[in-house]
Amino acid sequence: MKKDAFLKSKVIVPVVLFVIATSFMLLSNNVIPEDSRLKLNDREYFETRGFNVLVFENRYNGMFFDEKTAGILLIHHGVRTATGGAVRLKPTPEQWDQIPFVVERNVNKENNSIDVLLRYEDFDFDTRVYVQPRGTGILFTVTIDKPLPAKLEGRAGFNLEFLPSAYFEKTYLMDGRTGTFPLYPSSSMEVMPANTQLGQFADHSTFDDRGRSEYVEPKPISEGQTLILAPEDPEHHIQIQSLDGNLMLLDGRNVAQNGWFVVRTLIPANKTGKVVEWLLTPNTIPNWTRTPVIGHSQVGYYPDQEKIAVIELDKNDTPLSTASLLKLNERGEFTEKYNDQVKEWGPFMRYHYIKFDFSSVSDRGIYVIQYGDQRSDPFQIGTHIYDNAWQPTLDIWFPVQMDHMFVNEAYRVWHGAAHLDDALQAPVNHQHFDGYRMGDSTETRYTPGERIPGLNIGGWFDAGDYDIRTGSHCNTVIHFVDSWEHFGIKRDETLVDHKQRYVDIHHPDGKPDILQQIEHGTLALIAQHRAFGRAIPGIIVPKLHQYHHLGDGSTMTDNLNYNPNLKIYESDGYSSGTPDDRWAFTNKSSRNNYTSATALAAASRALRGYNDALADECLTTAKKVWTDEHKQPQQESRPGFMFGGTGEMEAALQLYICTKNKQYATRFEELLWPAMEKGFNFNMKNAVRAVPYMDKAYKEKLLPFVKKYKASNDEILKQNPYGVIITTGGWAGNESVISWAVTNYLLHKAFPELMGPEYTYRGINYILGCHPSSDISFVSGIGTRSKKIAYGNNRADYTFIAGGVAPGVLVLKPDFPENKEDWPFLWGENEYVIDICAEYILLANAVLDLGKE
Ligand SMILES: [Ca+2]
Ligand SMILES: [Ca+2]
Ligand SMILES: [Ca+2]
Repeated sequence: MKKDAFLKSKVIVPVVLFVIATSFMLLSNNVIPEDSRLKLNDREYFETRGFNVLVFENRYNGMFFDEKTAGILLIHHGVRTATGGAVRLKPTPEQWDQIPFVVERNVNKENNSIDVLLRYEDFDFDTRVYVQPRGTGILFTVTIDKPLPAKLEGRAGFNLEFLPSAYFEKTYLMDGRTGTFPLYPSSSMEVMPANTQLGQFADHSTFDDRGRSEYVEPKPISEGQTLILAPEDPEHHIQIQSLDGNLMLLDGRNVAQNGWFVVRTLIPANKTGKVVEWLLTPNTIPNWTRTPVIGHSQVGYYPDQEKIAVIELDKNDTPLSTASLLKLNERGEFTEKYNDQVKEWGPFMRYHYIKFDFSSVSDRGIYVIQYGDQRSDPFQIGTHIYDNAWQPTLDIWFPVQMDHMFVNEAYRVWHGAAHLDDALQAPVNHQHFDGYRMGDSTETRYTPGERIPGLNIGGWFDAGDYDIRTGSHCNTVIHFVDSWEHFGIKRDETLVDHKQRYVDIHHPDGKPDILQQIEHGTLALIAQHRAFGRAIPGIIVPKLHQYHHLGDGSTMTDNLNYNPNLKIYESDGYSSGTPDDRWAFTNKSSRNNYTSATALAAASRALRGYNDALADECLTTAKKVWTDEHKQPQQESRPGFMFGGTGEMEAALQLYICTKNKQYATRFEELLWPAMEKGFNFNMKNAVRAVPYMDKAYKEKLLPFVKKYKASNDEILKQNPYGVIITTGGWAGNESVISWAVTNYLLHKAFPELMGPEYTYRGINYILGCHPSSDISFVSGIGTRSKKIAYGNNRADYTFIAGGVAPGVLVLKPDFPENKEDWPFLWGENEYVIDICAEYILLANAVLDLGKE
């Protein structure tokens, strides 16, 4: 990796290159310039400038089924506009509809093609999809060896899904007939008898038929042989010709708000061999080059802070030699304050990166970065820039997530008091669609379906799906306690009245909001110990047709306790015959119990003097968990799900901080040091949190690990231009960036001579705009430009909840970083989650503290 360090120091030789694009546009259709033909590249996708076709590089995973990130994907002028290309069994498949399993994928370099064998095990049904460039387009051919199973006649077809937001306010032509893409779904629907429904995930149903034994499907908006999408828009213009069979255009949003526009051809009955063939021809803009992205903090920079913009370039772009910093004056004029050579960083994923360092500028003011024709959003340099960087998360986002409460904000009601009918004992031997699982015993004194008292208090909607997930509640409480203990946040802008189950945003009530949030989370955790004598994995709705709920959380269930003596959909006004009450998943897990004890012990300190009775109960409970867990062998209901130990280490530390009882400190060190030997990166957050409470010898023992940790942090700067950990899993990585940056801050406080503040700044800059794909701030409402369309529980309205922190940049295989700003429904990119948001409050306060140094 020495090469990167060399490149970083190398100044780019000035190059001026103007591409005259217009001459290419005059080329006749009959002459295909070699450049516009798709070729299979080394990364195993088809590529030409402005258009890529990825074939099952990204696959459906079993966990969340169809995440709209798998199958055949089109990246058209830098935007992923189509996904899900495959043989599917529904006109507009939803998340939990059946997905094909990839039996084999062949990349055939010799003839520039890829083919995949897809299988539906339930129907013993195989299809082969063959993909090969043809002219300036690409040919999709579907073949089958055996005739279609009778059950799939009229059901199986080749589908390709187009991103609605990419085609809003655009037109289409079907065999010359004109249309515009609907902004809002309003297709004609077909009512189908329930017995024709092909099973969804584990025989759950996304459709609530209210006892009618039916379901609905959209009818085609248009049918024909040749579909032209967005002929008026050179960036989105695509032609699809069906060489065999009809094309249908459908709108998946009629059955699921996260549906896409689907183009589909049915596989004919009683036929084998070639059954579907499409020629898809995109328009590509000659010599198209993606607009540079000037990655920078949308909040801005402290005067004396390192200030480096990371500029993301198309790999075909020729880097300019310089960039400049312009200052905005009161008359609205920009004047150049600084100009310097940009520095080469090099390739990362599919782009090329250069850096612009303007650290030497320290004058307070409003600035923009100018790179060629591109100008960044305005940002500030000043000592006050972080003063308001976390308040919306505590003032707005967390109150909106509060379960079992009515949440009001001025004239607006966010939601009524939700889930008052919590909760029933979950049945045994049950695999829930959100990952919860019950084994063959409840491991409680309750029988399946029995009401468990006291669970309808406290807690937050964990994420966009409203469940009470214990692990994330514990983390959230711990982050809040950290913020309270480190920074003493006394801000009071929210009224919380548990007796009335009423929350009023922008309404101070004389009590610190962070303590009220700690109390609210703790109430949900302690309710589990009261009911079960230990922590449980969580509480969630039983039915899939409830789970995809969009809107007011208080309408997710009927809020009436289930009464088996009433008929379904019947109510006596006090109880109801509709089995919609949430289920408590109750299997034992030592890790879960220890994590709960960790949070309760921490909470007991914060709640002391605010709610002493609850503080006492929390500490007593945490100690009881410790005793109970040491009486029995470790229990793990989900082996392999959690890594990094049982949670005992964290519980030991928190109990030691509370009690100063040496037995906990001894056990903490017994567990910590071997764990540090195995993985100091993962365990550093625990190690550094203990420093203020342990002796000098502890700190000395930690020092060599801190040195190694710092070296590994420096190594990250060679792995990507942002110098933070960029994960490549199915969920984007802002949580690990925030957690890493907080650890860096704590290390800086403990070892200031070794760890500078720059590692913490790097983390927050990434979250606030200096990251791949775009320069948007991932915290809604924070920074000049931030996430305005996210996966909150109001996502159906294409909007945001202020202070929410999105997961961030998802890396689609092999090299495509993505965070969609016009489409809220990709949870791996845009779903706000409680523990990330709480840790963001901690990070922003840490950065505020750095500013005081
Ligand atoms: Ca969940
Ligand atoms: Ca308050
Ligand atoms: Ca109910």
